[in-house]
Amino acid sequence: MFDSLKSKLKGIFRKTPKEAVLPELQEGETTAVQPAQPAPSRKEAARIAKQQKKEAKALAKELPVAADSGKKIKEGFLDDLLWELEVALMEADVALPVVEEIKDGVRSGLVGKKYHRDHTLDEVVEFAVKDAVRDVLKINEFDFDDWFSKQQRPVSIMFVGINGTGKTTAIAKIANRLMKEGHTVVLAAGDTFRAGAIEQLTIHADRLGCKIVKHSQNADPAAVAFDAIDHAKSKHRDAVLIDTAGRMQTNSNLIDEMKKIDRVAKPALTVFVGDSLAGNDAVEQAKVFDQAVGIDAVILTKIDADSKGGAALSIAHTIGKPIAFVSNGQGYEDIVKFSADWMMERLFDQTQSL
Ligand SMILES: Nc1nc2c(ncn2[C@@H]2O[C@H](COP(=O)(O)OP(=O)(O)OP(=O)(O)O)[C@@H](O)[C@H]2O)c(=O)[nH]1
Ligand SMILES: [Mg+2]
Repeated sequence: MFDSLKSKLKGIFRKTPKEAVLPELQEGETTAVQPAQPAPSRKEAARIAKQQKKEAKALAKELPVAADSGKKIKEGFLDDLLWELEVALMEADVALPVVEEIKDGVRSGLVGKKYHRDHTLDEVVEFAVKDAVRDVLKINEFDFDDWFSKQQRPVSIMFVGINGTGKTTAIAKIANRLMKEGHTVVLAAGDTFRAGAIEQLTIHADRLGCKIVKHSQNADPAAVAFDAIDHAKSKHRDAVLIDTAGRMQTNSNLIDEMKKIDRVAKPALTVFVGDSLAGNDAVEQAKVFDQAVGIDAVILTKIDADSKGGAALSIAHTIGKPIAFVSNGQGYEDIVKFSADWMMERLFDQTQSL
């Protein structure tokens, strides 16, 4: 997962040349002649040196960049570093505005800053890149369980996206997750368009042991969603998960149909399901679906097969909606709550953090 981007970023950290650093200056260093001080005894000098080293190490841990004294990074080196970073991020399919934001973050983390002499330049660059990436991931947090616990019953959730991204599989995984927590679930077979879609959801409902509300193929999906919510209300069920047909963002008839389901069902949450392998395309699709029905959160699928990580890094920041879950396989348990920490751990070996 994300192996290609991960190794490219690592390559950047490990390349910093020695000449990238300006000569070291000590804090308060001056050419003025200082009044003579009585020399400390050898024992006292050793004690002071040890104490200073200890303090410097503690400070360096907290503040590797922007220490008051230390080495400074040359501007020319920064240009090279930012160029390499840009190439790595573009190759990983990171959206352009996010590439710029990460570069800006790294630049402001390093330009004109001194860093403590206890750190190598590699470490300082790594620190600045991690900081900038963490900043763009901050918006991505969405605590689904907390949100769900606060909603009026039944909680209806609609899943939208283009063909084959993993909507139906994600519905089965969320149903499984909710049922394990003791909630009751109704599935709404709102994909009345694709042959076999109703049967596919029925198999999941049978395996999971939950209710499914379905009409015949080509029926009005808005009516299916309405009936499922009605059923859940009368039986006091907790959640209604509404499947929808996959549709290209360019197909206006199907986009209008989705708007109708949205108007009738008034879902508490509309989830865009995007295929991480689509990279920047997934980001562009999310924008169109958001304009049509208003996305509240994202599920990013197939990240088990995604070596680039571009969509995971940029989708939430670009559309301003959080990633609720990532799907990392075909089993019911293969779904993970997304967080900035989770992504950071997969992009950077956190064991190597400063
Ligand atoms: N490797 C992997 N495969 C997945 C994941 N999620 C879904 N799939 C597979 O992707 C394929 C499509 O999944 P579906 O859930 O049918 O996708 P959909 O969006 O409902 O598709 P349509 O109904 O045709 O629009 C299936 O073969 C799934 O098993 C995932 O996280 N990882
Ligand atoms: Mg489907």
